[in-house]
Amino acid sequence: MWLIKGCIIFFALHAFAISVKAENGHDLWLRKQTAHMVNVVCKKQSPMLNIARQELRRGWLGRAGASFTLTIKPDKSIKGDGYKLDSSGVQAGTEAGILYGVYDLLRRQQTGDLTQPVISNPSYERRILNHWDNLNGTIERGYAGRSIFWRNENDSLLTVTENDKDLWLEYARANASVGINGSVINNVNASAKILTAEYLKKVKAIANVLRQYGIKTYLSVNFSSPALLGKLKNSDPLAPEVIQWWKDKVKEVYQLIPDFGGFLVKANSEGQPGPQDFGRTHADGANMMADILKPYGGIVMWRAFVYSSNDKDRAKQAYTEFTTLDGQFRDNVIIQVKNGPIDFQPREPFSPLFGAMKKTSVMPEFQITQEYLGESIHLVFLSTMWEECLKSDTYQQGAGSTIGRCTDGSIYPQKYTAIAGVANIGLDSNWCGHLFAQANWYAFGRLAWNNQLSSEAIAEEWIKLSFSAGDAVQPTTIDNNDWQDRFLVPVKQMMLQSREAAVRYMMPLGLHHIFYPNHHYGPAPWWAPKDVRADWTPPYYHQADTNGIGFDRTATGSNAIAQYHEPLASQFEKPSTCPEIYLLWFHHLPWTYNVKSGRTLWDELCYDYEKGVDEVRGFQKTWDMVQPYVDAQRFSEVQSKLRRQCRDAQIWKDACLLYFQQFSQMPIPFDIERPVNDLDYLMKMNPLTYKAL
Ligand code: GCW
Repeated sequence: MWLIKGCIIFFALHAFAISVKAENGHDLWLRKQTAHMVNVVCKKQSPMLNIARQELRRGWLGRAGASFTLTIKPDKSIKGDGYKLDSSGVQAGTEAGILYGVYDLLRRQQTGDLTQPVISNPSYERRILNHWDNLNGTIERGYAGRSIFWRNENDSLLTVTENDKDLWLEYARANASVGINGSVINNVNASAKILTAEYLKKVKAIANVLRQYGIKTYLSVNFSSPALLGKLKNSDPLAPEVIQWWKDKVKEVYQLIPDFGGFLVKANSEGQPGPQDFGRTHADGANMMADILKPYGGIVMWRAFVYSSNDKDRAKQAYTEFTTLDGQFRDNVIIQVKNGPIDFQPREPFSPLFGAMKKTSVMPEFQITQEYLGESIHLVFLSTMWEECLKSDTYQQGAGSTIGRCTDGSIYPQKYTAIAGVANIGLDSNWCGHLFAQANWYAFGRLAWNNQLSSEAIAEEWIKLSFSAGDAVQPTTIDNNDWQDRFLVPVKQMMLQSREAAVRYMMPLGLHHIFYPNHHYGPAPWWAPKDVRADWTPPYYHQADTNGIGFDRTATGSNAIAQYHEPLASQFEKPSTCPEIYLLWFHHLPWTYNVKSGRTLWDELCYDYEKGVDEVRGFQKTWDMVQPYVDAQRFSEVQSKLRRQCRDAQIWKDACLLYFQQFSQMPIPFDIERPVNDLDYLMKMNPLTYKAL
């Protein structure tokens, strides 16, 4: 009888234990802790210092009853919002610095990286999320639900509720915890409406919340706003009435938001208006705004993402257009450059604009949202991609002129330094759609703070903050070493491998932009309707024919290679010295060309696709094996996304191999798995919905 009763209690408790362990991911890397008592010593009072104090009380895992001191005092070794930290206190020159130091301390306590005294200074002064959120609540390239800032007309458009404010506050806290200090809260394809009085009222409400965590608000603006809103006859940046219109508007903005950060502008790009519509240059347009923002301390982030259909090589255009303007921009203009010369592809060589603009401030733009990397379906840890970019050597001022150093003020004396990430955040309960996509938001913040960090260190931190031995289904049966060996190590390995795996099953060896149109999720290397401009179709990029495959960017081709500094240009120019990860980016090569493994190009392509698919199958196994260590909800969500990722990696492989085989006319090596889908079927279905066209 006792035994039966005992069993019932055991099972009841066990069932309860499992059900309370369901977690929806909303707490991100800031999960609740059972904190110890701490005595926070701080002479000053302020709302931000109170937040720092509250965070310490909420998360202190140090010795119970210990004292921890917050000191605001300048120090030569502390730059900007940096800080000095040891186990007894944090010192900073600014209140935000104190807050960042506190988050660092709590992170170290939780991850077991205990405090040697550290001095930590941010690599970039401005660490900014770019939200591509439309004013109707949809998000361009957003895969985690609707906007956290904007709603549609049927949904009480511009009202601000307590729930909104609570959510923005949680968002701001998450950002501050990784050092992000700016948000552009609307799409770069900007509606002029954002600058109307009614929208600005809402912008002010958002800014009031974000400010509490040290986050500045910025806006994307439409270059034609003077004509569209002000009813002027045009928006020529040199016309006095246009300048006056912007002056009045900027004044209105700063009256509402005194610490407003500035404007982000996508001009003369993909149909957006810009100064060239009036025969003016990008510098004319950017400087007009910069002069007006300057007295208020505002900046202009002007995007270099420009290309037109009449050029022979899209990859060359931003460089051609912007290097000629070097030296003409005001010091509060920063040119925002995507990591690659084309567009956030799974792999691109770095944009040659980095380091080449020597008299102009330049900031990197990364895409956190996975437009080209499997949306919120594929598990792809992007930190390795950004690390690859930041550590790429441009050689512009000799060896060691990495992109990190060319943009963070180490090499060029930029008045402002900044970095942007296109956000992957929406109303989904876990914010990012995929649990592991949270790691990309986290990694962006960490790299923006310290562009030298390794992806391995970032992944390890994120895992330790987002999961713990206590999550295990039977936590008493595992100790921390078990957890490290059987959970942390394999999950970290999976994350670190995931981007390379995606490159392999999507577009290995330097292939790029062979995506299905519009949604950019699955493959469509064949897609080229006659009425669509060539540079929007995959064959423009892969150039496959019976002779071979790849885009010839050598001296006898488009000569895009000449935009790179030596020794890179010479290295890229010859197929034998070109890194194979960029081979087909720079070269059109015969199918029978011998790559370094000794295989033909065709065989290598086949093995790469195969390997990519195999790696995702491996991720499935890894995840299933760690099931005992994860709560049920997060486990099954990731498990089912991995299944879909596997199916779709197979589709990538089958589509690309069967399509390119029509040109190579060579067999798929017999020791790899055969395709399981017919090309004809793949060409007639939408890879996102699986529906027939
Ligand atoms: O990658 C492309 C996207 C567009 C985006 C554009 C840009 C905001 O497909 O959706 O528009 O880049 O960066 O401006």
